[in-house]
Amino acid sequence: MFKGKKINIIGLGNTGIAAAEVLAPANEVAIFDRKEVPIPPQLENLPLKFHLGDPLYQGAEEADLIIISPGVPPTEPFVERAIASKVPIRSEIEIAYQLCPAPIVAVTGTDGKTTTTSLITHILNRAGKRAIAAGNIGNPFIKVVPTLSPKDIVVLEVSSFQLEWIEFFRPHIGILLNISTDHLERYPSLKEYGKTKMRLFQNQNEMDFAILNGDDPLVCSLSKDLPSHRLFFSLYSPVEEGAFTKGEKIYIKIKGNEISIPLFPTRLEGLHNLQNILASFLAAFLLHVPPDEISQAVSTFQPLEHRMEKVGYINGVLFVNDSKATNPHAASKALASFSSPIVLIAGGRLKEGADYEMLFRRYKHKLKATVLIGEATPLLEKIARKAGIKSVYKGRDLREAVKQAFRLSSPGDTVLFSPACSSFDMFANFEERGKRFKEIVQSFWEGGK
Ligand code: UMA
Repeated sequence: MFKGKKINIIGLGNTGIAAAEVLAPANEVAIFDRKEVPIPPQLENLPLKFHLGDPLYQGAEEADLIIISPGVPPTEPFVERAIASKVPIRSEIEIAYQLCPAPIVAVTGTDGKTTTTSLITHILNRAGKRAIAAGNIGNPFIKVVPTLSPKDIVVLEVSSFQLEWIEFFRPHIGILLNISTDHLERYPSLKEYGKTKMRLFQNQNEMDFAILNGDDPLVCSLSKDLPSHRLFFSLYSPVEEGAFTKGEKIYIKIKGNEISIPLFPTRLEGLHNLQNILASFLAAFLLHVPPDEISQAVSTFQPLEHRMEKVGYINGVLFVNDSKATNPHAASKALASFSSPIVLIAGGRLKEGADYEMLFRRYKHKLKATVLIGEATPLLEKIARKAGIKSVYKGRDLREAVKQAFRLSSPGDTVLFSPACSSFDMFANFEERGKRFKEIVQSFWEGGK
């Protein structure tokens, strides 16, 4: 399918490296990157051309196909040049889809994608199926394609960026967890961002399934005319078809059949996680995993690093690492999940268009104090004070902020590191930020208060 073609890959990150490894042996591949990034060792012996350190990507449109990395915005001038020259631009998930022999369960949404992708993979694997988690989770789809057979199942975390340049990409089961304000640096409005997410379903047919959040008004309004079989999940009211909770039970209703399952213990805390569980339950059920096996698998699932991860107690104070919360919506879910007085550590690089006022207004009754870090500090301080939070402090770096938060807390309190901002002003990514937080907490544990 991809043989003897002139392929230009834009971006030499995880996506570009993986695409080059798979496509270089049979095609004429060149890689473009605006930065002078080092060539990774796994590409050194492949027949590749590199155009690095050129922010104009000159010559990028001279190809049979352009594969664009998710982080490269569609406003780059080479995109216009390629469209004018009728050179197709595709995302890596589209190319991987065309090469993939296995069925796909694709998960998108603003929050909860990684947890849900991991949970579904865990349930399927425990049920004896061979499921592989890939995609935005950090494991490029195209990288796993050569290892797949038709008997496997790919559980794919998909971002809106990856959906921008699909053509035929068609998951058998598509899941949309929620849509809230994020990535407004890239999209003109929340609706446009939501519409990009809906592309997940555009190539499905009536044999495929769309699993949708029935409690999310934007998801409901955007999903009225889908070509696939729609199933909803809800925490608050029974759905026509799908999954919902009532009392101490989960109900599954599909094609006129209804079953109920008693709620089971899980380490996935918070209502948002119950939504992730309902969506995962439906996906596994559609793939013929018996309900009692699904419940058992959910009970054994370990929450992921950096997502409401309980780091430990020091002098009766609980420390929680929620570094993955890179927008106020995700942070508000963490704040909703803890009931004790909370000392919140937030800040970093602001997310354009995000509603920080809502965050402080809605949870001020739970906030004993807020400690701010990073570029966002001056603006967040203003917003927090306006919302009526009196105890607002600043940390010059993360260590100082954690120290401050520890000093402000008493036994029974929670120190919650849920930044509501991206990490890029101080760290390489949210993982590095979360690891640093844990190291600092660990050092306090070793040294006492
Ligand atoms: N680059 C350019 N021009 C640009 C932007 C970037 O040349 O305009 C270059 C950079 O210099 C760098 C490379 O492109 O060398 C990086 O490419 P990338 O930003 O697309 O990142 P990848 O390493 O390929 O990782 C991408 C996803 N990154 C983004 O969407 C920004 C990863 O998701 C994903 O795990 C990976 O593909 C595998 O599928 C990360 C993410 O933050 C975790 N995702 C966003 C989110 O979850 O909110 C969408």
